[in-house]
Amino acid sequence: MPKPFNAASYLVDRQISRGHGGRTAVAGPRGTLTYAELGSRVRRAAAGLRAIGLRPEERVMVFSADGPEMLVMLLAAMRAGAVPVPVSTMYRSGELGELLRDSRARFLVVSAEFAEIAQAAAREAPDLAGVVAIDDADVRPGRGTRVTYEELLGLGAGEDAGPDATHDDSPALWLYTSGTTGTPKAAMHRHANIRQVVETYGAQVLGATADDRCFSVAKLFFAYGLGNAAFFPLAAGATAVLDPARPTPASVAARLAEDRPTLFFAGPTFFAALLHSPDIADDAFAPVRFAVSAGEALPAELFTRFRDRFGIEIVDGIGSTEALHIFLSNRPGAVRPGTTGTPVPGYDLRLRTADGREAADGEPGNLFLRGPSLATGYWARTDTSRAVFQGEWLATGDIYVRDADGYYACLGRDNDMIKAGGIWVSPSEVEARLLSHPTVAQAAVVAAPDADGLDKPVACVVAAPGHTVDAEALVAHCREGLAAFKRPRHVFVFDALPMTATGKLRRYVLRSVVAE
Ligand code: 3SK
Repeated sequence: MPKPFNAASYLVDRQISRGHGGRTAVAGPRGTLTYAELGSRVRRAAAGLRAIGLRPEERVMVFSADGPEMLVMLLAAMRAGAVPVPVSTMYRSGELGELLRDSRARFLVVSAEFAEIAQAAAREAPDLAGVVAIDDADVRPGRGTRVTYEELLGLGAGEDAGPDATHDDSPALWLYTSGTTGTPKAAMHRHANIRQVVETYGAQVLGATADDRCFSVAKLFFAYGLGNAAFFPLAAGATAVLDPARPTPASVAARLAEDRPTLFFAGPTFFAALLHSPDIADDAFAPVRFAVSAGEALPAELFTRFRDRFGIEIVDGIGSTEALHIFLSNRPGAVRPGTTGTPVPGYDLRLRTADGREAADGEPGNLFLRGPSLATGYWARTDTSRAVFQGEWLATGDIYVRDADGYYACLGRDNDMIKAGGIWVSPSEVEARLLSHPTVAQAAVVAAPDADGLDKPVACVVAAPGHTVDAEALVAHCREGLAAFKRPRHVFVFDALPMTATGKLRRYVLRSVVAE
């Protein structure tokens, strides 16, 4: 029999059995929990989930603001041997409904802020057998149970059946990504993958210790946020600072002042927003040892401006949902600005040219990755899984170049996908939404750099005969049907879109026109 291993137990029970139950595990505006309190809630919530009918390997979708309750529910589902599926709270009901149906989730955990969107989605999810309502969120499944978070803890009070009989290879966590192709698909992670990211990036790059307080602008529903504000702090016996608010420079200033994090995680777009903001004092980052950036490449200029103004270094790295966390990174105290650093210990990287050769130093190549935390594949997407997970290797779809010192620099993507603010945007999904507007005859969505040199989606449209395009109305139409991060930031109106002789859109021509 394989050796038992349960990632939730590894993250929480280990601290308690080491005698650290009195340390603060969670802090932030929604309350504080010690490790002992967190452990007790996770045990009760896991027993409560079993009591309402959850079985090992069933999916529990989590659509919630960050806070102690969300963390407890993620860990409780894992402890019960089920599979938590945290999803973006930026989704509209149509998008959430798609994921509920695709994952065939049996239970949905919702916090009150997102009740309206969740209710519309839950009605259209035939496999859903119950809802767990945080803060009494008013969401009822089409059929089945609704319990509040407190009721669930009550149901689970009493005997602890212990963690489910999981082992390294048992399914632990699904994370939806649109990365390699446009439609969201669930990357499936094993229990061991969580230990692997803790032991590689968490221990050997961050060097997280029990004295750290980790605060991530990226929320727990992102792989990036989940590592930053759950796996790394808990595995180190440190404190996770969780904030339910939509992050703004003012909300971050409040967390820095009140919770005094020592490790700060964000993406380049947020670092740029902090630099532009009057809401944050120059000494606001005094408690922070260093900051971490991922999601998209951090321009050297942003690194320098941030260090000069706030006095701390940003350690830039890149990860992927398929790898669970960061596999290529600069190192604290030795950052080479404008690069993504060198491989994280435990990960092998290869750059392959279009004709299948290993790229020489200085020559661009497609980045392939091998390492201990790769997902086992995508749920119910055989073709895409085979294209992306090639034996031990993961085809990232990113084009990189390595210099003679072994430092990697990002050059872009090998397909049309756009990464904006660290989140994948599928041009075809936004184009379909634009084309559903009566004034639009043709539409193309491409990336254009903003004033900070960071890519954002912009729309290039041709008006339908007899109509004129109102850019504001078109952006509002996108916001209505799509998550806000997918909206075009500008609308360019063309008489005709540039096409090849065979009728293919010449996206690179559009990219150079809109960049001017
Ligand atoms: O996008 C990234 O760089 C990233 C980093 C950590 C975990 C997950 C992702 C997608």
